[in-house]
Amino acid sequence: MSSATLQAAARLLRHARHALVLTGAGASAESGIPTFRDALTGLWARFDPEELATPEAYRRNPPLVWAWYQWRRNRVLEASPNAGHRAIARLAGRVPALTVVTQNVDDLHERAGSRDVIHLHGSILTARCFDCGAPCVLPDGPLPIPADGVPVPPPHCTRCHGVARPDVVWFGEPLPAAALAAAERAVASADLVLSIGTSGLVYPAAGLAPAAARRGAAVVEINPDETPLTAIATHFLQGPAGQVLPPLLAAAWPEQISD
Ligand code: BJW
Ligand code: ZN
Repeated sequence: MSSATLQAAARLLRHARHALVLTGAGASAESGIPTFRDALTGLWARFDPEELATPEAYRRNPPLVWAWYQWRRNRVLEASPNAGHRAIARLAGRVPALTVVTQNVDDLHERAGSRDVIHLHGSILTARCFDCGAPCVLPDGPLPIPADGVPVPPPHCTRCHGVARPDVVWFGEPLPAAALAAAERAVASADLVLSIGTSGLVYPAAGLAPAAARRGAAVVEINPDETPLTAIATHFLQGPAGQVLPPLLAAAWPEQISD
């Protein structure tokens, strides 16, 4: 990324009236949370993520899928926000309006200080009944897991004895209506979109930045690799979010010393 590109993106950010930050798994990668398509490491490497993140997979083998989510939930509980999450939280005090929309199922934006984060794909930290939808209480903190890839039986619902499921959105399931509507409202009013750490492959989230661009919003993409969104980006800041965002904020507000 050239310094001229960083400066041009910084000028857009400084003058934005409503910035929409869209984040994906890459935003949490520097916190040690594997991205979705990298989430199957170790003994999980023999599985295909798109085969585990479906209601059909859960119906076929709840203990296997539950074990995968417990392993990932533990990683989230042990992780801390990174410099990218912290820069996004600081941004709220610098632009007149900011909306943070994430596809991530972790809570690292909130732990970095962002407020009112819109979660399009739910949360890995909570569970609900697969049958009646009632919330299922999980113990606080990391859970012991026998070994990666070893099945763990999910708890049962206290209301109907159905099986608990992670409170996430699987392929083929609708996104939470209120979250999607709030994201679409932000798309309708934002003049700048920061697309950070997403492969831009999974819909409807992948359609948000292009929709804002069609309305005339500028799009700044931050990612170490090009994606399908790169073609519509006004500026592509190539690199890891935790290394790109702090200098971007520092260039946009050189008078602030905290960046
Ligand atoms: C870094 C970095 C660093 C690395 N810094 N960057 C239109 C066209 C085609 C298909 C569809 C369509 N509309 C719907 C579909 C079907 C489907 C879909 O999109 N399929 C595609 C695969 C083709 N969509 C759905 O099924 C959605 N539901 C739906 O549409 O419902 C309709 C309906 C209506 C009414 C009734 C019934 C149905 C649901 C999608 C749910 C997605 N869920 C998941 C799993 C969540 C739980 C879990 O985590 O297990 O969400 S899938 C997975 O992908 C997860 C992620 O949030 C999501 C996006 O992934 P993301 O964040 O982009 O991560 P990665 O890993 O793909 O990429 C990481 C990126 O980071 C890379 O680019 C790296 O380079 C980068 N990176 N380090 C910055 N340090
Ligand atoms: Zn139930």
